[in-house]
Amino acid sequence: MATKFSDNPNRPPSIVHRPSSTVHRHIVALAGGVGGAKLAHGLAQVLPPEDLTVIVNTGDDFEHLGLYICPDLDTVCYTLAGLANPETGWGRVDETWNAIANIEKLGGPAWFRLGDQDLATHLERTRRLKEGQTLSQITSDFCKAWGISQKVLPMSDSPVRTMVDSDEGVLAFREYFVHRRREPRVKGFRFDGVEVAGPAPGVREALESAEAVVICPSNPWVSIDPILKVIKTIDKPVVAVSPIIGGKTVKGPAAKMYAELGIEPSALAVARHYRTILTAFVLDNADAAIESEIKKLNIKTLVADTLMNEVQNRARLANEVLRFIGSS
Ligand code: FO1
Repeated sequence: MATKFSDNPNRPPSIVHRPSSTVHRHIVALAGGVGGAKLAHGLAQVLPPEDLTVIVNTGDDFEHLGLYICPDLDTVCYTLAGLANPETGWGRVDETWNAIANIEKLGGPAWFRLGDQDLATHLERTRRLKEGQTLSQITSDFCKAWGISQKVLPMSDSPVRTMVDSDEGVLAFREYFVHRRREPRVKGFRFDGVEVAGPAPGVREALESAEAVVICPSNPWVSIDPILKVIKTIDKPVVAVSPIIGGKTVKGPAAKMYAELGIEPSALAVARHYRTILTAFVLDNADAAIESEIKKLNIKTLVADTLMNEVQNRARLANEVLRFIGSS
């Protein structure tokens, strides 16, 4: 008998709609990978499903083993569905690795660890894309199958490719980050295709009906910038949650990359990066000492516990962010 994903036992605890102090019309969340997915999941727990749209970076998408892989989209969807591997934050929980082990045995590329269940996602997505379906249609169908009732939209249906300009030439982001383990020296990024890639269906509408836009704690330079470049303008209040806590990225060994780009890894650098669009900024308790510097940028601030290692912390932070929006 077919398993209904919505009945899956790994789904995180109860989806409770805890009303915050203000009534929210609609919240749009911009998300990249693991950190972004966690706050999106928190928002999904505290908002009615129709009041949340998550717009996801597709700049890291790439073709591998003949398959179309969307790492950030999958990370967000698996997290919202309660299907994500809790240890890594990406890939599937209770995963098996038979296919990749056999590919390796045959001498094939095994540097990107695709689990058996995860492979089904890529196989079916690739089949549908080849049939002519769009990424947003496919994502919507997959969300239904996984029991996700919030809207999850790829930023665009057109390809945008985050390319790393390095001392070893130009590399696709996942190639640089995972295969080459961030060894090449980074000189800069570019987002191929971003100038002509329009927003996916539903993106503009979601932004128009939004009360506020929440920039989730994902890498601003790699994961959020491509989304901002596709959507071009935001005329709604924007609140960003810092992905950098106490001078370190919560997830992802990006320190070397920041150093090579001359970016100081701090919440202040994140606030400065977003300053032209930001209404308000959420920084961690560990960074309370730099709150006054951020206020000087004419940005409202909230100091909070932004670590979301435990599932229950996601809803707590989401509620704090929503209350902050209501009071800003
Ligand atoms: N990250 C790695 O560091 N190594 C991997 O082998 C790997 C496999 C993988 C497979 C599917 C998938 O959706 C994500 C995967 N990731 C892997 C994570 C990926 O690089 C991103 O960090 C996350 O998807 C967050 O965007």
